[in-house]
Amino acid sequence: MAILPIVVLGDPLLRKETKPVTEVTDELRTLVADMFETMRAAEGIGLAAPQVGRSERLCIVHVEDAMYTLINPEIIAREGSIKWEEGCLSIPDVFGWVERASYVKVRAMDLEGKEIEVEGRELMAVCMQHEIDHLDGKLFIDHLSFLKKRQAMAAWEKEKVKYPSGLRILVPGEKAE
Ligand code: K1U
Ligand code: ZN
Repeated sequence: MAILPIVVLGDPLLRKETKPVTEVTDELRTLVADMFETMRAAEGIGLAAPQVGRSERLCIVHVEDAMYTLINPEIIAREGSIKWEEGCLSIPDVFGWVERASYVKVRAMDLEGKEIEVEGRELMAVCMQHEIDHLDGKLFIDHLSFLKKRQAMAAWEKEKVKYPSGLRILVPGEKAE
């Protein structure tokens, strides 16, 4: 397994629509294993393929005891509303309050190629919506008001100098920056 570099805001891949997965291959299983290792190293609760430079419609989530690989996920039901202060592993140290559905049901395929339905409330619901947004080229900052987005972008302008290569390289065993 490997810790993959995470692309940061400014990389056009983060703004592109992903491509549906047509076949679960060994290469895809290795990608998913590497994504879990990368997410753990970054102390995240989710990760989407574009964040590691890939264009497949695929993401992972790990909230408390619940851990899922979601291939070609679609939200099929949503209810309620919740405000959560979100961050993003691709926009380190920038945060913003986002309003989302407090419950979602997601239909996806798992790594065995089986159709699954995953329900999530509160943080799991927020996380799945954040990750599925990534697969549609959308970021949490796009949900902010004009003023709040401008503030977030100003904060990112200061932060991004830490990533001159456009990549966030995580070192095993070191605390994620
Ligand atoms: O996709 C990503 O960038 C991962 C991101 C997802 C996310 C963050 C906040 C709310 C919803 C979804 C993260 O995992 S950032 C880490 C983080 O913010 C966090 C860590 C532990 C508990 C709660 C949030
Ligand atoms: Zn994110």
